[in-house]
This record gives sequence, C-alpha cells and structure tokens, in this order.
Amino acid sequence: MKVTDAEFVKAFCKMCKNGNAFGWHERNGGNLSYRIREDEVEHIKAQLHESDVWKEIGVSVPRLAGEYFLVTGSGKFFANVSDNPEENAGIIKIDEKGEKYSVVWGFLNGARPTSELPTHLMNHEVKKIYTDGRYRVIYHAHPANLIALTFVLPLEDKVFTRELWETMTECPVIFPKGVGVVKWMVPGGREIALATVEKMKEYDVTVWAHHGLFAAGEDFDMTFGLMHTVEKASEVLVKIMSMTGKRRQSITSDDFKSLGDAFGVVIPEKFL
Ligand code: 2HA
Ligand code: ZN
Repeated sequence: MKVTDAEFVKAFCKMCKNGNAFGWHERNGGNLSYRIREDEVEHIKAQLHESDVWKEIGVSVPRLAGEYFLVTGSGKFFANVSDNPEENAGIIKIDEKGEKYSVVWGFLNGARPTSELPTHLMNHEVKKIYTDGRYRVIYHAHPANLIALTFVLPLEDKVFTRELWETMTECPVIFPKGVGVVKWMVPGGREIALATVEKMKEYDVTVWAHHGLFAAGEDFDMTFGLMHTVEKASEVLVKIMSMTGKRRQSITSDDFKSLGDAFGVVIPEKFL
C-alpha cells in the first residue's frame, strides 16, 4: 500500500487541514505526531526505506525503542501538509536505545522532523506508559484565546483548570484531570520537554505560557477535540473578561461534583 493511502496518513492530513482552518497554525506554527500501530507499519513496510543514518533525539525515550512515528516537518506549514505530506511530514523510526531516530519515509528535499520532537517523544513515552499504550497522538497548536489568557491569569494549574471548567459545562467531563501550565521557556529543546512531560504525567493538556498548547489523546479526533474544547472555553472566558471582568454567576464546586457523578469521571479534590 502507498503510504499516502493509509488511513492514519489521511487522518493526520485532515487534522492538519482542520487545525489550519481554525487559525491555530500561522506560518509554520504548531506540530503533530502519531505513534503508528504495528499492523499499520506492516501495511506500508514495503514503502519504508530503512536507513543507517541515525540522528540524536536530544532526550532519551527507551520505552519508544523500535516504534515508528508520523511527524510534521520543522519549518513546514500546516496549510501544506495535506497537499504534499511527503515533503511536509515524514515517518521516523526510533533506535533500540530510544536515543536516536532515522527517517524511513518522507521529509523530502532535506526536510527534518519538527523542532519540538523532544517534547513530542517524551510526551508519547509517558502517555504510552500511563495509558497502557492507548494514547497515540500528540498535538501542539497556537490558539489565540488560550495564548491571550496566559498574559492575564496566574500561571497556575489550579487557576487555569478552574477558570476553563467554569466557562463551559462539558469541560470537566472532557478534561477531568485538569490543565497543566508551563511558564515561559525557550521552545524547541530538552528543557521545555522535561517541564512539559512532568505536567503530562498528570494531565492531557499542557499550556505553554505566551506560546500555545500541547494536547494528548488516543486518536486524531479525540486529540483535536480536546484542543478545540480548551480553545473554545478560552474564547468564552476572553469574552466574559472583556465584557465585565468578572462573572455574575458561575458553575460551582458542587456542580463539578454532580457532573462527575453524572458522567462517571473523577474530579480531583484539589480543584474543588
Ligand atoms: O514552529 O510551534 O513551537 C513550530 C512551533 C514551535
Ligand atoms: Zn509552537
């Protein structure tokens, strides 16, 4: 099978297109990665070029040894991925120590994986361990309302979680574990990857102050939906703050408990 005919490649391209349509990917903003299932690798194996050129990841991800990932390219525009996935994205394989990768498909004409590869792979590793292999997608975007909030709310997990939960009833059901916040840091390296992965042990969404958002999920729809929900709640919050600066009424801690009971999700006590 041609790589571009594989369902996961089509879903990856569709997600890039949808994120771009929402305005979350100005220029080369954002990046996306997918941990490819074994049966999916088998179907495209004949099209992959195993290579002996190995590059340092910059972090160590031993639990991802031998795994294959579809990843967007460094400096590439989300707007172009679906028209030409082979130039704007590619498939990498992780070595047996989890310290290096090689390109086995795509990244044509000298392209290489996203500058945020260390954060993506560290998040994949922790989610693979913590979800027993269920989570396969890591997504980074630059949604405007969420970024705006990082200039006015205290950069605390608890404040962001409560404020977002209180803007839309379904938020605590969609992200019951809450939201992590990482202070402003230089993007694209090991340090921000380490800070993010600490948050991702607990949460499925982590805010990068004055920069954007990371989301993790089991498939493309769930991960995109999570990004969309957080940004929609952020938009409502920006509107509330723009109109009045404070709420006349809101969703309360008791309401969150009732939502938890009704939808069968655990709401951590620390956010109540
Ligand atoms: O340009 O979003 O964080 C890609 C990015 C870096
Ligand atoms: Zn970014």
